[in-house]
Amino acid sequence: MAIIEFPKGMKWGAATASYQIEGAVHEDGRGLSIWDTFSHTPGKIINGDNGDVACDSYHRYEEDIDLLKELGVDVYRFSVAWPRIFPNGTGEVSQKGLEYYHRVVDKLIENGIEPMCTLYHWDLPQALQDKGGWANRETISAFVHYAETMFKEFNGKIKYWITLNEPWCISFLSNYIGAHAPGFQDLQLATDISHHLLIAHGKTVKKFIEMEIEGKIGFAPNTTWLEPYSNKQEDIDACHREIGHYVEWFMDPVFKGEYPRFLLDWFEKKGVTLHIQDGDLEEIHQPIDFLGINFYNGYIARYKENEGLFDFEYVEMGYERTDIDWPIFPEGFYKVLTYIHHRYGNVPIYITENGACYNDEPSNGRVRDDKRIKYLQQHLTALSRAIESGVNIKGYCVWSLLDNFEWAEGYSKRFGIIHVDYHTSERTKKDSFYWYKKLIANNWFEM
Ligand code: JSK
Repeated sequence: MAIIEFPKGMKWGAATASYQIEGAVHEDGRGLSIWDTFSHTPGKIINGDNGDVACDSYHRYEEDIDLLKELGVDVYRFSVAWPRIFPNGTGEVSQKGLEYYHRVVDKLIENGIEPMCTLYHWDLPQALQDKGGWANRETISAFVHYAETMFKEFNGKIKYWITLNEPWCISFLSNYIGAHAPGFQDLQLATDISHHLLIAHGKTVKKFIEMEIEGKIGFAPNTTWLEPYSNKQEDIDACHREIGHYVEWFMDPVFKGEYPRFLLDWFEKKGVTLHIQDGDLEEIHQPIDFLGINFYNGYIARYKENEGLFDFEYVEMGYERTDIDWPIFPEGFYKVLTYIHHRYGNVPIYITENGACYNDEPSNGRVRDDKRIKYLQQHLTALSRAIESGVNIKGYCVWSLLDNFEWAEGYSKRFGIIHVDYHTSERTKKDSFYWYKKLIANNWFEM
């Protein structure tokens, strides 16, 4: 057996997101989001699920925070529903919306838990989507105004701010692949949106600095890893293109003030030209205090001409898969973290999401989720290796505290360390909750 130990001062947490847990979609003046529209569009979500009730955390947040306290976390990563603050995206602010998040944040602070606030976790006000959404540059200023309002309101209470969660999902998954809201399938649109998202991020960071807000700000790209099937350059290049449109495409503009040339060229070949205006890259290239990294899965892949967007195919290696059919590839976690460290240096990194989907159900009041515990052990060992290799890891948030609405998968996929009965909203702590609680208390675990 091996003891895997973490640095003193490592921050441990759990993560959720507004549309996935809150419910109460028509309460206290909340406006509609694109996910209300998308989830109520027939055929978009497995089983026709939607976030109308979800985990009912809008009403049960005190119970959730009590569970966080029992877990012993240092930090809770949650997101604010923009349509609760600005029901129409801009214009009149909702005091009831602000008051709800004050109740959440105050209870966290009372319990010694650091609030880590994601400003945008995909629930764009529908009113803004009706005017083009992220394809419309006006949405950038609407986002900055929303962020400024939150900074003013919560300065001194919230000290960890994340501008965007998973800009790859917001742009490519939602506007090229089309699996998430609003569900377009247009590569030019997706790349334009990715650019506008980065400008919104940069302008928000600039506003945070200008306002001298207390605390730290960053963003949370999602990542993946593709290990080349062979050492043939075509395999290496194909894997780099796929990894690159999660990593370099979003991180190079922020850390280097430029887009990766190899991807600009590749998109040009696909008939896509990025519409960069004078000053855009300067706006994006703002100093951030930390980088959030989300990681779930990785693959072995090889070059395949004219296959998909980047001319590669996954190679089935018989790896174990979770209940969302994602391969378990902890080596990829180590590889992508050391890759990011090599490329961007010693930027402080918080793992803002990592976790596994297993659909274990309660039996006699207990949820035995051994496979989730094994996934966490494997990935936390990979994280420990990355730390040993010099990666500046400051914290880890498990995805997720609760089973919740997993987007297009609806409630069919459970990522929580706490089980949620969607008929009663009853919470049941899984074995992984107790395993994680012990890890947090010890700052080590036995592999
Ligand atoms: C988990 C990625 C934020 C938090 C969690 C979903 C995801 C995903 C989900 C890709 C994807 C679907 C579907 C179709 C076809 C080709 C959430 N993270 N989470 N992270 N990533 N795919 N090409 N890559 O719920 O809210 O693709 O893909």
